[in-house]
Amino acid sequence: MTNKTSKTRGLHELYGEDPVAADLTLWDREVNPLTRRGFLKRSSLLAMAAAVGGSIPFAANMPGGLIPAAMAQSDEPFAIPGKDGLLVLNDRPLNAETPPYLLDDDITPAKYMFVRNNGNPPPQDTIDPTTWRIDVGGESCENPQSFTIAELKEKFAHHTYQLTVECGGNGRSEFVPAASGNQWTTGAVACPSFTGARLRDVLEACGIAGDAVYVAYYGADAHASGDPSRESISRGVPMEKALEDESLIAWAMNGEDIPYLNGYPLRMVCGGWPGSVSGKWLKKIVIRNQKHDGNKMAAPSYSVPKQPVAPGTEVPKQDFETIHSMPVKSLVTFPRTGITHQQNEPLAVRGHAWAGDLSVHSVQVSIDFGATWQEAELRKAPNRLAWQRWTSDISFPEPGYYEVWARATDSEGRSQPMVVPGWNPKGYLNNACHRIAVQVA
Ligand SMILES: Nc1nc2c(c(=O)[nH]1)N[C@H]1C(S)=C(S)[C@@H](COP(=O)(O)O)O[C@H]1N2
Ligand SMILES: [Mo]
Repeated sequence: MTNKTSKTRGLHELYGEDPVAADLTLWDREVNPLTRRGFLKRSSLLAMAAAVGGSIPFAANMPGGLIPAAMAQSDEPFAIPGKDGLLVLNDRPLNAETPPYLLDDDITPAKYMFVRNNGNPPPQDTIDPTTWRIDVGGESCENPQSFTIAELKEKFAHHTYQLTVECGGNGRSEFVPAASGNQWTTGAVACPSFTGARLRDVLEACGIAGDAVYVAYYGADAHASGDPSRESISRGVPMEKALEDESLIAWAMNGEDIPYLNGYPLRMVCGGWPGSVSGKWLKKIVIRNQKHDGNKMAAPSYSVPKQPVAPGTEVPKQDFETIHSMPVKSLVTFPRTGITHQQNEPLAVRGHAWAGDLSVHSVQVSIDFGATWQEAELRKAPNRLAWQRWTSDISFPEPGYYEVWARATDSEGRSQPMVVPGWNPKGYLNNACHRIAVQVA
């Protein structure tokens, strides 16, 4: 029940006061068994054409009852200090996502980086970067030490990488039956540039014992309940991931202080994995001789069933596995959904694609609901674990309503699915294709 209420609120935010969209959405949510993205009956094609404001040249290709992307645009303004244009999904704790068209920059500006808080961040006025310390310890740490930020900067080489941080629950809003948690649509992802010390260099300076298997973080935020004996979240990564060149203890983002809501003054960043492994307001790092057992490490948190399950299945804890690399995915970041374009000129469409620990091999776009695809231009990543820019010039055969769909394929040949992939109890890893609406005049 609670979940339903919050979903209704989320949808209201998404669809605003538009009565047509609101009705369709309600119908979709209450009646349709497939997805919240929506499968309408084909009989509503006329109504749909009316609602999108024009004919639909490739209507014959539309999957039975797809709700046009034109109806899924969001214009809700909201102000979080330093976070222009983000959409708030929850304000206690604060969770806010970025509309796709604000993720167009190659390097995500601080103001457009999403916010995912599990608990209560340390009050801003209690954070003093000159006295802030991190402790490095744990049962597999041979020489536990503590560092101020100045000491980290002085003792260790500085490295800068652009790193993709995506919440494991990004896309959760489309699972049916609904999964509880923040109803992220597409905007819990960012790829800023981080500067800091290599996690590896710091760990090695503190001595990694032979039995070490996991590295985990503790942050300065408090559990949402206010109970001081519980941490808000404390996760980590297996040794191999921690020791990668790109795993950082970062003190800067895009050459400036890390924004307060994104973990100022210090955070761990392990790109390509669920954002939850990248600890904010970093206070402590532990080298563990077992898989870490901090809050939100155990199933079902950040875990998916080992074998595919039917939607709605109850999955016993022992049948889950912890999510490691995120799957291949892409976004259309320009133009913004709903624009009108003149038919006599090609439309330059662009976006980003990323693939967790892997690289992106190719990106394709479709304007006929997936019947045919054209290869997009794809740039190399500036470094491993950064997203890759893609661009494509698209010509439209006649005026009308179109959708541009984008689909990326990773370096091991896996592509994004057209529809929402494997349902799982907590709604993780939805990497279905992103689409935007374009009116061609
Ligand atoms: N200390 C701490 N670290 C945290 C979190 C948190 O709530 N507290 N949230 C995690 C989750 S679930 C995600 S997706 C990322 C989000 O990073 P961002 O808020 O900077 O976008 O931070 C991770 N690190
Ligand atoms: Mo997350």
